[in-house]
Amino acid sequence: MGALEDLLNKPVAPGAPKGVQIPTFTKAWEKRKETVDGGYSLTSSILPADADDIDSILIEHDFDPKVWMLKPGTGAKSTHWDGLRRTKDESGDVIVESVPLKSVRIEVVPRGQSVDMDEIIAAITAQPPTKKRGTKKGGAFVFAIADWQVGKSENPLVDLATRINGIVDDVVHDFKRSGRPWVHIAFLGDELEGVVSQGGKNMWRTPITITEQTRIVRRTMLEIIDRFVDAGAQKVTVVAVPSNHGQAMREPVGTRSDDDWSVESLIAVDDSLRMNRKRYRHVQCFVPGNDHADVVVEVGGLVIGHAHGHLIQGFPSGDRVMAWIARNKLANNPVGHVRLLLTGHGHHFQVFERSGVIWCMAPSMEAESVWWKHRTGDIGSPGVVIAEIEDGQIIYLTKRAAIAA
Ligand SMILES: [Mn+2]
Repeated sequence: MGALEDLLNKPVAPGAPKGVQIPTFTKAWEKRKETVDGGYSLTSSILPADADDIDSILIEHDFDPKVWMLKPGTGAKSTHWDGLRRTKDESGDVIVESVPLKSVRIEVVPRGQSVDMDEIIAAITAQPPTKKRGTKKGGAFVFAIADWQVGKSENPLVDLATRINGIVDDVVHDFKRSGRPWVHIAFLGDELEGVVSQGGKNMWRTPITITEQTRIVRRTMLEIIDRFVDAGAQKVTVVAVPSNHGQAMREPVGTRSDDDWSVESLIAVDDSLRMNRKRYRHVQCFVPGNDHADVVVEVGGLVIGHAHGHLIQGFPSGDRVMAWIARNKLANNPVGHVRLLLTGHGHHFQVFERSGVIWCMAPSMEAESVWWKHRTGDIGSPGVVIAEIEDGQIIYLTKRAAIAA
């Protein structure tokens, strides 16, 4: 290697092209040099990397061909010449004799993982595993619903109630078909329009009062639970989380994170369920602890986090939500340990997965927000999220669209 090449040399990663490739493939001996007196000659040849005798060259030089191979793009450079050697004959006179000499130059690299194609094809065409996922008894059915915005004028209440009624009926059928004993119901926030959003400016578009909004939410929650109890659910878990519209008080003071009308509605529902233990003994409701904003529950062996999504900085997106989960994990907060995070707030169905942790945002149940439409052009696409869990894993997770109403 010349001096300039030495100065330009660099530690190129294995596998990257490095300089000029040696041309491969010629079986003919190429005569490089031949002296006139016949006492010295040099011939060289470059063998192709896939030549039959490459393995024997590797073996000859102690490289196991199963482990080593010629560096791709190179060949084995073989050089033959007749060397002159000084020796003595029988009488002790010094003579010069011609001796055939040979050298082989090869560059070897470790062989990549070798694959047995027959084995792979056999695995694809073999009888499928006998254990069928999605057919086992047990596990849980998940139903997540968000952003009803009860009370907002552009969201007519009878239309909304009809839409909720219809989708809950569809989902109860899905639940029955699933054969799962356990239904998990997630109320993901903004069930009502409230009186604090936009500094209270949304009240002009909110013709009914906060207690009327709460009454509708509370009774709708109870109706949904009742439908699943009637459908024969052996276990029912229900979650409600605080949200920006549900927040009980923001002015003149912002109160605790859990001080929220939707959370209070589920607490009231839970109180009523306790009055009829015979019918509801298998129903459990969960809300956040004091000054907590999320709920983490294990459902069918899967740790599920629930949050409305408004507390995640910026608008919820896959990367932001994953960063939020990761930072909660650094702090060892329960929501940092979830395998599924359910949120609402974004009014559109989204699923995002990183390293097997899934964030799913439920679509809204309201059909449209005029404020949001004017900002973005987006209108709603009402629906809910349904999923099935078996052996602690999500078998499927999807949006179920609401029938237009
Ligand atoms: Mn919201």
